Amino acid sequence: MLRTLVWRFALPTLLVITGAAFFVMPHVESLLTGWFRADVDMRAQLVMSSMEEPLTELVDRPVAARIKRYLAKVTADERLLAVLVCRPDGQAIYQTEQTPPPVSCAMAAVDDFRQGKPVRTPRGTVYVSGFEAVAAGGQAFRTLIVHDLSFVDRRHGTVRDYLIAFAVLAAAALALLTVAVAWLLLHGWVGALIRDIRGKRFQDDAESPRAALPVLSQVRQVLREIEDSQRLEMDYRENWTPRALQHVVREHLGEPRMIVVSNREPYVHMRGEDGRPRVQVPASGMVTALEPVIRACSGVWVAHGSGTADKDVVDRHDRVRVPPADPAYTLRRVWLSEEEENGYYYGFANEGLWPLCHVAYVRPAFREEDWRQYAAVNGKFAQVVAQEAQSDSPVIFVQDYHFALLPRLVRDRIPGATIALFWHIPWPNEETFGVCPWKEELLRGMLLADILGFHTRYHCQNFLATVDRYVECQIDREHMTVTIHGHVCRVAAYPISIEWPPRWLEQLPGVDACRQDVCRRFGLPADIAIGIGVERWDFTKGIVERFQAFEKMLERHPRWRGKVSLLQVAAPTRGKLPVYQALRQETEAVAEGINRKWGTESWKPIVLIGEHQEPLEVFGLYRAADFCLVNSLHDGMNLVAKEFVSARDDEDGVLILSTFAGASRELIEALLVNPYDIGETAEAIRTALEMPRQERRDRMRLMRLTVKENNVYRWAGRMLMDAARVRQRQRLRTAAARGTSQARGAA
Ligand code: GDG
Repeated sequence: MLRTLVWRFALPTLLVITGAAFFVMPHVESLLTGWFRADVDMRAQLVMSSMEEPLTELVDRPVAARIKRYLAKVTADERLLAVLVCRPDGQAIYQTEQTPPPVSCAMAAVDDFRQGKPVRTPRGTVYVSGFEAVAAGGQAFRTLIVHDLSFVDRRHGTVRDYLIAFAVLAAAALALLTVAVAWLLLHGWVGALIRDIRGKRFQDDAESPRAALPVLSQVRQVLREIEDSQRLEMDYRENWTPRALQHVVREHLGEPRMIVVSNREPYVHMRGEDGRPRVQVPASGMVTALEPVIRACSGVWVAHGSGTADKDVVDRHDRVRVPPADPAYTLRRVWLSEEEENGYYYGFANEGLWPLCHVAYVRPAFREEDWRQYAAVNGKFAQVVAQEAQSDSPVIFVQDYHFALLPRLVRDRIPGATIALFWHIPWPNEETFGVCPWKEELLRGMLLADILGFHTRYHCQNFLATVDRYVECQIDREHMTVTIHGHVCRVAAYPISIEWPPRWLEQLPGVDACRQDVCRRFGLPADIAIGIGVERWDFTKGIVERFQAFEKMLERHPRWRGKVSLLQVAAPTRGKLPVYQALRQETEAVAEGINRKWGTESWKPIVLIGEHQEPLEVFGLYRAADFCLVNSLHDGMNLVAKEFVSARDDEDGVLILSTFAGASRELIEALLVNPYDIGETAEAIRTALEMPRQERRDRMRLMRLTVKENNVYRWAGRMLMDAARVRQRQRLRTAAARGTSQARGAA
């Protein structure tokens, strides 16, 4: 670096100063000459003044010897070379002996003889000054005084030498100083920059001076960009984050207006006993997954306002900013009449489609009035979506089986919208789906989405088989697309997930403290083993089968009696429907029966918590548990399984998982069970209780890696990227078709 600095700084400095000296020199010389001449002029004037009187007398009586003597005295001064006394016509009256040729009295005969002038002589330059005077007898005469000027040449030489020496020394000193200062400064800045690079500090904690050298800010900016893109690349591969998702949305969809539509709202305002609204996060896998996504992307979430105090907190456009503690997006509430809710939600969606799609042996009910309400409510939501879109090309993310008709209804209103529909529950085979009287309308409604997502490939294949059977269209099984009336819909598997890390963990204490807290809350002995189940109280979740399996385990393995309790959170859901009421009664009866049969004064085998719990309480339970039982009879994915894994940063706890839950395709290190096989589930419980610590850790570690990598940001990012690609292809196709038809018209 030093050698570069010398070349870059010292050499130019030297050149500049030498050049400057070269140009300055002639000016200095002419200035000096001017001064010296003025000096000599003044001396000549003085000499003349002192000579004038004697000369006026001597000129009248020109006695050569006297003048000679007098002038010899005058010219004794070494600088005064000669004096010439002349007549005005140029004849010499007297001139001293040392008068150097070509100086002569002829020079006194010219008009401007008074004008002092330098004359080159063989002995060097002399300076001739002319004066006129009148002799005592009235005769005019002229005097030329010749001064030696060779000392001026000598002084010029000396000055030039000094000037050059000074210039060289000054240039060298300046160059050295510049190099030294630049080296010190750059050394400091580069050192700080290197420390920033090593410590990856390019933001506010950067050490390298921001303003000192503008180029440093640019270097930092570039490094920041490189770091960001590397981090994003890494994020995409192994750790999707909210930022990575935001990047995808920006890059692939161009800062769109993002609208999520679902039946369930992410925050419900319920009126408390004191009449004041209280916020509740509903028990819903869809909300668990989507809420972090919209929080990252911002936008609007359109949902049914179902809370008792929902209307109290919205503005005049039925909007409210959420999350309440740290608003990041807008919740637009849609109000439904009781009639609408009964027909669309309880009727068609939950008595028809929900049992239809889940193989849980509950017969679906399809009523014409319910279908009418379902279609009407879909139309109502489409209208609200169009109001909220505020653009020709919004991204609309439709959730679940409540809105199968929405893609078509929205497409009619906003043709340029990018629409993704995610189906959160399983899709049955074509025969099963065929029992729905309005299957064709549902399928046609769905197919106008750009992307149709399911949890597993198996559900996608079932869907394509159903479409193939009931709708006239082209299916490309290679690319998993369906083309209908020129519109292409891509059908693909996007296994849903949860945010990583879950935000609730931040507020929870360590695993031991959670365990103590749970034991205290539910009156359990401190050393008891804890099993946990968390779900909405739904017949697909296999809660009764779980209790039966737990009882079977106690029956088969008496050593565990009194040593393990199963805590079951069953959040009330769809309580208006008879099948859910019956399930509740059955569950309570089974739990009571088991507790009566096996329980003791100090031990309750099953603790049934039939009330909605706050998310923090749910995560506290996950952390306290020795094992978590997820034995759904049929489940699209099941996020409880993934939440349990995410809550166990201590790498402990065993997951028992149904093979009929989508999650079993990813969490293969869980103990997988057939939930209908009570004996197998009972054995899995025992295995979980007796599994060595190292095996628990190994299994949990792998599962945690899976959930971390396949988190909900990856799920949304992949789906939105695919939606953007499908949309771009669609635009290209439309433009090409328009071009062809114009060409035909012209021909
Ligand atoms: C559907 C599909 C799919 C439960 N009780 C409480 C409570 N929960 C939370 C859990 C979890 C969520 O509810 C349940 O998620 P699941 O995925 O298990 O089930 P569904 O609600 O049926 O979800 C399902 C999901 O959509 C996503 O696509 O996985 O297959 O059926 O987050 O923690 N939350 C609170 N209190 C409770 O009492 N706060």
